[in-house]
Amino acid sequence: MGALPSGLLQGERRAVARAISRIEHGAAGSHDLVAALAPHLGRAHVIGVTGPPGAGKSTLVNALLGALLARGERIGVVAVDPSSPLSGGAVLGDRVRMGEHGAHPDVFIRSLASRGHLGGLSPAARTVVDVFDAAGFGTVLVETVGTGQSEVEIMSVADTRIVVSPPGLGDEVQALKAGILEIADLLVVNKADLPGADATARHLAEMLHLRAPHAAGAWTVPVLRVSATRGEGVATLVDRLRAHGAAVGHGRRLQVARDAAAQAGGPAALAMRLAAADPFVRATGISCTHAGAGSAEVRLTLRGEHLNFSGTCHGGVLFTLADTAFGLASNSYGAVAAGIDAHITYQEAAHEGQTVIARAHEVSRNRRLAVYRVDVVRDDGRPISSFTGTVYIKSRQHEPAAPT
Ligand SMILES: Nc1nc2c(ncn2[C@@H]2O[C@H](COP(=O)(O)OP(=O)(O)OP(=O)(O)O)[C@@H](O)[C@H]2O)c(=O)[nH]1
Ligand SMILES: [Mg+2]
Repeated sequence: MGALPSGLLQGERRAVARAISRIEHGAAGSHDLVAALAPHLGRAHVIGVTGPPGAGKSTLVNALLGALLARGERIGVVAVDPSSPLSGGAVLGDRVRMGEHGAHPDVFIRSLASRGHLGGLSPAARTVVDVFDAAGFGTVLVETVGTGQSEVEIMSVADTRIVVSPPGLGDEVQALKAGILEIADLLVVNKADLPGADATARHLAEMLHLRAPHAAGAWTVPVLRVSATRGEGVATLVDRLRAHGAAVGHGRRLQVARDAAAQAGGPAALAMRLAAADPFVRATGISCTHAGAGSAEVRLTLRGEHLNFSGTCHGGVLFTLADTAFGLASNSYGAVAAGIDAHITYQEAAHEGQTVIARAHEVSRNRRLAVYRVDVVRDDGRPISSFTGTVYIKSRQHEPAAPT
């Protein structure tokens, strides 16, 4: 079997089911699956539905399924069940609540246990979203109970986030105040057939108004009254969901992941990898303690083998230390940089047992040449050496990191 079950990209249900169960069981090959999905992502509109327990999230999802099916869509649903330690506990409950459309051939519902982190998004949930996306489902709905953890996670997975609140100004609205409001792209006051919905909607609108303007600026968060059981307000909700999806684009979770990868693979990581890959650095006992674009810090605790015949730190060791910081700082941009000149001065001696620290920073840089200064100090802060060096910047790039 290939990394992708055959028929998955064509949206065949059996292939979708097989892919999801591989993820759930963490089966061998699920890593390959995740990688194989990657080129097929970013089309689905991923909609997160969160809010306090009993707000009517599942009922609303069911109502949305009806409206979206009527528009000819195929929809995937991920329901994260906070209560059950085992996937399967309240699955039946969700199936029943969403059951009206759950059996439709264009709907695929999967409940997942939240695996311990209370109310949060199951780690598998994100990958199940990917499976639906690759399988060509136009919309993916993700239901989670609103707790601190899931808010943050749903924010990174969904393109559009609905926060559902029942009528009433009690604990639920207090919970909304406690931060969940911040992540809403749309606020839904559900159970609008019950008394108090208008007052709750007004209250929420006031809270939105008081809150600092959204950084994104362009989108104004609407407060919508819906009766999920009666289907009232659902068509308007779908229109606003689509408007938001069109405004922000699809695939936010992929951008979030790319940003994280860029962080992880940034200049610091590159310099750390270069240091770790340098046998001479390792043999000398030098450790790299900081690296950034154009800067680096390395240290060495002096042992007997680092001393000269006078019993103080060998000049060659200090040069090596300074030169290592110089090399890491100058190579940290990604392009290979070769030293073409270096000059060192010695001010004070360093002794066995002391830690010697070399800090490199960039003095100047153009397209081809860069100059660095390295200050070498003892752990008591005394300057013992200073170093300047020039590199020639090649057009060749360092090899990207192999994924670990
Ligand atoms: N009157 C009224 N009741 C509703 C409405 N929507 C949901 N309910 C009821 O509210 C209760 C909870 O609904 P669910 O959809 O299970 O709520 P939920 O937010 O998914 O709940 P959890 O998943 O347990 O957090 C059920 O008894 C629903 O029938 C509505 O629009 N009007
Ligand atoms: Mg529910």
